[in-house]
Parts: sequence; C-alpha cells; structure tokens
Amino acid sequence: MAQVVIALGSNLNNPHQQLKKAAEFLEGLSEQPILTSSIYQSEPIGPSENDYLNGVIIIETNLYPDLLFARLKAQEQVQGRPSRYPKWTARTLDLDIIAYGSLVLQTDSLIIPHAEYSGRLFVLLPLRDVLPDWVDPISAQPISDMINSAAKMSITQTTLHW
Ligand code: PH2
Ligand code: MG
Ligand code: MG
Repeated sequence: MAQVVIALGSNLNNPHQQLKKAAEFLEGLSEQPILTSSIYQSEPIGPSENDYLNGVIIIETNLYPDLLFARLKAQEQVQGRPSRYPKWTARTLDLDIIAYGSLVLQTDSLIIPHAEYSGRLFVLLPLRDVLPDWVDPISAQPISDMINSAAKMSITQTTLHW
C-alpha cells in the first residue's frame, strides 16, 4: 500500500463545496481514513482572475499510479471540469498527485513527484500541515527548506472545514 499526497485546488463554482466533494471522493478511494490539511486561500498564479482554495489530502491506496491518475481525472470531470483545457485556466477542481510513496516516475502523461510542487507555496504550506517531516523523494530537501526558497505569494490559512 502506498501513501499518496494529493493537492487540491479550485477557483470556480463554489470552491469550498468543490473541495468538500473532492474530499468525500478521496475518502472513498482510500484504504485508511484520509489526512487533511487546513484549507488555504491563495492568489492565482497564472492568467486566472479568481482566488483559489487549496489544500492537501493524504490517502492510502493499492491503485497503481496510472490508474489512480485516471480516477482523479474522471473526478475532475464529474465535478464540472472540461476534459481538455488550456494550461492554468480557472477550474472547478484540480487534483494533482504530488507524491506516491517515495516513487520516482516519468512517463508521457505522468511525472511523480509533481514537476512544479517544490516551488509552490499553495502546495507546500498545506503539505507541511499534514506531513511536517516531509522530504522530497528526489532532492532530499526538507519541506521547511522548500518553503523558504519558494516564490513569495499571497496565501492565507482559512478556518474553513472539509
Ligand atoms: N494551480 C495552477 C495554476 N495556478 N494558483 C493557485 N493559487 N492555486 C492553484 O492551485 C493553482 C494556481 C495549476 O494547476
Ligand atoms: Mg495543478
Ligand atoms: Mg492538474
């Protein structure tokens, strides 16, 4: 069984409801109770206008990465995201596999650990909530170092519940 880090983001159509629905879906997917970070509000990085709600959820699963990826993409579509879209546009739901145990994998469709997470505070801050001892599987950098060197952005912890 693998411990999988999933980052969630939404900035369209009631983001809080979108995150709660996605958490329910991930709970159903996980062999163990999920771990949830705080929910953060963050300025959009990229062309979008609306602020995001972001969070991180840890699941335990026996699904292989490619199958898990397909299940996450299907849930994005269930929650109203078109299957094809330009990079970084506003979205009802984004479910990204940040890490899959300590696996390192690069295929045409899937890069694990996530190629850009180590520079993104909207992933790193919630990840630290749930796994404060997290170390990057490739660089061996502790999460505190990644947070210190990530680009500054406007992001605040909310009191919203999953
Ligand atoms: N996701 C992106 C692009 N920009 N900005 C914020 N604040 N939060 C996100 O989740 C996000 C983003 C691409 O997935
Ligand atoms: Mg993303
Ligand atoms: Mg994505």
